[in-house]
Amino acid sequence: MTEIGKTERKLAVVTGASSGIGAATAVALHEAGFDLVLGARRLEKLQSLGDPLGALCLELDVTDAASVEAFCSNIPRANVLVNNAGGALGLDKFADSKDADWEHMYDTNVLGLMRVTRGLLPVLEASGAGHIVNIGSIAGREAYPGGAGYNAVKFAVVAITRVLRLELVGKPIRITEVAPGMVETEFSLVRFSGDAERAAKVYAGLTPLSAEDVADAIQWAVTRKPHVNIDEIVIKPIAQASATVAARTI
Ligand code: NDP
Ligand code: 8X3
Repeated sequence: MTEIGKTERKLAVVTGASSGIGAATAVALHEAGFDLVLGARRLEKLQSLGDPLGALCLELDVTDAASVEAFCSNIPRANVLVNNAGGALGLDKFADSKDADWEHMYDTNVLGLMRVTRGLLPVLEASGAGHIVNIGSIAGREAYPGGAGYNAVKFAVVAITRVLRLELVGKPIRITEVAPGMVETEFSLVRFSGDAERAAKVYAGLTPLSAEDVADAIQWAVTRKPHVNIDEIVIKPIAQASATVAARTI
């Protein structure tokens, strides 16, 4: 197992690093010179990405308090925490809302973020130069039909980020929300329960953001001078004007 003892290098923790934005962020932060601790449920997938980066790869289920506690207990130092683990389940009209989908989205995107952040706040502060990056979404800025459950959790991420900004002022911990629009990852496949055809339609006829595009923004935010706090970054493909308005060639 990779050791993450004391070195001069800064250390970044990325949750949900086994695919998509989290995986690309791991690569981008490695390139920026960070040591890495990566977490996700699919350990093999995580290790295939993280081992070549020299990352410490740990199984993590952010919906499970004991898993988060074990994860955090393996992290004696950290400068950056990227709260990326999350996603959507379903695109049901409100009248058809499923309790289990909403509960899972809240547990992952909101409670998971809270658990990991709370667990790592002491080491982030002790680093003297901490930074928390919460991955929100344009779904946290504008409602859309079928989005209520996911909108609710990403609006919550905005609120939590703003509360942290207020509570952490004066401490050496920066706080940033990165809110992407359409990014082609496993996101839609998960949202539509593995329906690849339905997932592909989300990105049809336009060039969506790549996970690397978002990772680039995260890398930029965490490599500013220490006195500079990037509060929010909203990033969309040029072909997407809002959650519901996009220019497609088909
Ligand atoms: P992916 O589905 O590709 O990645 C999601 C990641 O989260 C995976 O690594 C997954 O790993 C991990 N994850 C999911 N549930 C848990 C859990 N309970 N515990 C730990 N890790 C978990 O999607 P994206 O990369 O697109 O999503 C990353 C973030 O970006 C999410 O918060 C999403 O809401 C947000 N986002 C995505 C957008 C998009 O269009 N793609 C746009 C805006 C925001 P594993 O299954 O191995 O646990
Ligand atoms: C993902 C973007 O618009 O599908 O967070 O909700 S959207």
